Amino acid sequence: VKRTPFIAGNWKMNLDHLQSIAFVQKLAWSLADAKHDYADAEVAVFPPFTDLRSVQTLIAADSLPLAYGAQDLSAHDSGAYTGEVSGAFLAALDCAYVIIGHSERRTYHHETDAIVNAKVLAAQRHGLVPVVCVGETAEDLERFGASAVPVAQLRTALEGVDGAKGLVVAYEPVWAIGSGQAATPEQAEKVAAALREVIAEVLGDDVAQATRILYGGSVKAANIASFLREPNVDGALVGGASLDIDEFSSIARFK
Ligand code: G2H
Repeated sequence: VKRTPFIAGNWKMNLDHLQSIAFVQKLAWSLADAKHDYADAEVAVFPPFTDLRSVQTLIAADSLPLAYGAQDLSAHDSGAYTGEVSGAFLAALDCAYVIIGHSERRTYHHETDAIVNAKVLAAQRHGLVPVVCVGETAEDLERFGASAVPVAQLRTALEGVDGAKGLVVAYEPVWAIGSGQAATPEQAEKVAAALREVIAEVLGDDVAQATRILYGGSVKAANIASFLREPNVDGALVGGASLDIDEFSSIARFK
């Protein structure tokens, strides 16, 4: 099975409105200038909720070949949930993807594996492809080794999931996030292979082979190619380095 590499820019709460819009336009130009073949890597950006409408409008108006999604969604479809944004609203903004269970949400917003699972199901109910984030802390790594925690997180996240609707998995070791200290490609491969086995167990081998597994944590232009050379790593979820056009554009053209 050919899995199209996926390069995803998680902007977190960084770019303001004007910066977000300018970024999308300039990124598309940069990749067009470089004759980027989107069959070599799908490129997606994940702006804050408040910029999704503008990103949608710009991408549609100029037929830009970029994908986009949200950084989170509500586990609920509608109702009295002040401050929440439902999958239905994201689908109405033509989001293709939604990041779920990023470690910052697990840490600062106390998202449990059960909440992550509920959000994955919510995404699928609304036709959004979840980008399910898993990863171990430095302490987990010390105590349980690299794979145990992400494997357990993914197993719970996948309960009740419809494999036919598609998903993306992102392995982000917490100790590598924003630290400048990326995992080694060998470490990423080892966990990605274990995660693919979980997908095979839960959703079957065809889904496992079709599912893209990303590495995330201090990815930059200088190290992206080494991750993509690993057989089970199919792309990257990029934070800090996704905020610079040249850097992110180079990451997308990792070949
Ligand atoms: C991990 C990653 C993007 P960074 O959170 O999701 O961020 O590349 O800054 O480590």
